[in-house]
Amino acid sequence: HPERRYLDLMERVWREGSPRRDRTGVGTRAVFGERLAFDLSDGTIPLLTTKRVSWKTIVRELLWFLGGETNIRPLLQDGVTIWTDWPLARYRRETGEAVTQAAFEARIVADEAFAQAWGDLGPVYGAQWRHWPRYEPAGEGLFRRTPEGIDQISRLVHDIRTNPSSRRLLFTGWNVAELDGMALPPCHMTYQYFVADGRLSGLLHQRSCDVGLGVPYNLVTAALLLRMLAQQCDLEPGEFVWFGGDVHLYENHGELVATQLAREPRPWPTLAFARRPASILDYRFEDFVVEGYDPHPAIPAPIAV
Ligand code: UFP
Repeated sequence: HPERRYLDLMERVWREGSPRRDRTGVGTRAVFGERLAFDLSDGTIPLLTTKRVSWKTIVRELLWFLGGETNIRPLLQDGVTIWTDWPLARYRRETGEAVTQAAFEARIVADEAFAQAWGDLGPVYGAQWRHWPRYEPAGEGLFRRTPEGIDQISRLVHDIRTNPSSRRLLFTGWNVAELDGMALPPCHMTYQYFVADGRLSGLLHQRSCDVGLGVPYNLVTAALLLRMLAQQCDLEPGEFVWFGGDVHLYENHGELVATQLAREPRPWPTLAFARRPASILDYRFEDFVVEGYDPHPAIPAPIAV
């Protein structure tokens, strides 16, 4: 079963990973430079079955990225709370207020001005994917940011369609000049594509990989995007390759690891699209039809912020 590749990686990181003190203070065990590959040509997606992974949340987050959004408000309006930790931590730090997560989220949804002040994550994925900043000369050696940035996603679709043998079919969120303003610099950082024999293959370079909580999401995001691109470019899905840089497990994920490794993977679900949207930017939640997903129960684990 292809899920074994993920489980084997998890087991190896837990057993053999080097102990590292990390930015969050929690501590990790880490290995470096890992590869996983999954065949998507049979319609399956790498949605783990050894614990429930909320693919609906992943679809909503991906649509939020593709919409160029960087404020958590539209996510919260859709009931998605995966990005709340960072703005919440900042709010608590800067105001000293001991607000609960629920109260903070309710206020972001109810109060647009509050959301603008406290709900934005800085120029994270959505900003870079759709509106990578571009500058034009403004005289006297000065430069001015143009109203429109570069839409890397639309360009990518255009390039795959018109120049499929290109070796430049990629986009990235790693905008060096803007990293400091981001709540979290991109983890799923650079995506590259490859067309051969009528199939679209994709590669994700993920610089930092929380095997317990992050990776199960990141695999699905990349696979969904590959499938959307294939549909838009009239190609069949090929292989999805995942490259992990710093591949780690947090020291407080021991129970998650033990529980998950004791479970047997079940058949992977398939993804179909209910229609063919007019462009890569026109997908709606209802377009994603996931069938045959029968996972083991979810495994709660603490997230390191
Ligand atoms: N992380 C992921 N995937 C994500 C995401 C975060 O694995 O999509 F947003 C994890 C990796 C790491 C932490 O444990 O979050 C980011 O911390 P750092 O920026 O120090 O690598």
